[in-house]
Amino acid sequence: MSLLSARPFAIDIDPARTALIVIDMQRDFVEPGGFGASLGNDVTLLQAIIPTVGRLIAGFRAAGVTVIHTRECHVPDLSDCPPAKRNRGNPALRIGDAGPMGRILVAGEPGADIVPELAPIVGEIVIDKPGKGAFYATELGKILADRGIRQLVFAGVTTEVCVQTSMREANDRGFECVLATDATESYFPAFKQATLEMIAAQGGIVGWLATTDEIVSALHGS
Ligand code: C5J
Repeated sequence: MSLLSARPFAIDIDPARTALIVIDMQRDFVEPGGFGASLGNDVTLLQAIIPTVGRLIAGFRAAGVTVIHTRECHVPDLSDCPPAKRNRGNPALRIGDAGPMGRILVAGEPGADIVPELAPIVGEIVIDKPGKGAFYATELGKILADRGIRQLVFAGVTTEVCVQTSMREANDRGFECVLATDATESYFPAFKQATLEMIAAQGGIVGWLATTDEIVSALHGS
């Protein structure tokens, strides 16, 4: 056990029962021509956290702690993409349409890949998820239970959509959740700020907040 300096209060972390969940650091959200850009967003905001997410992943790998990556994507026939999701909003390209990085948010297409700087290494788990939450319609819950994991550190994009949804799903399932505040980002800075505040409010009603340096230090017992 080591004490993580976090907000709203410090928490004991047991590296043997902890995993890092890196949410959706995919080209479709972070690079021009993908899903995020098709919705009119400025993707440079998200690109900026790649080095910090890389440092967090490196810290987990060096400590021998489980790293799990997720990708929001759909099977090629879109049978796992409800029309209510595909038809939402007025994007330049809808899920499944052909774009510069292949079909938008479709498994196996270049845009659905994790950015090369953060690519999973052999042995790391990659969860393809059709929803915003990482537990919905995936094996994540079973994988964590099989490994005896009870504490989760979250990073990735976007803070108020897939990261927050996944963290809330995990919180309801009894996991202690920490969000790496500088390793997550939103297209909307005010939404990121509001999400951080609502997670830690009311005594950490959804979980804890800590920086990448604080988390990596705790993992390494310093
Ligand atoms: C969104 C995500 N924003 N990964 N997905 O649609 O947050």
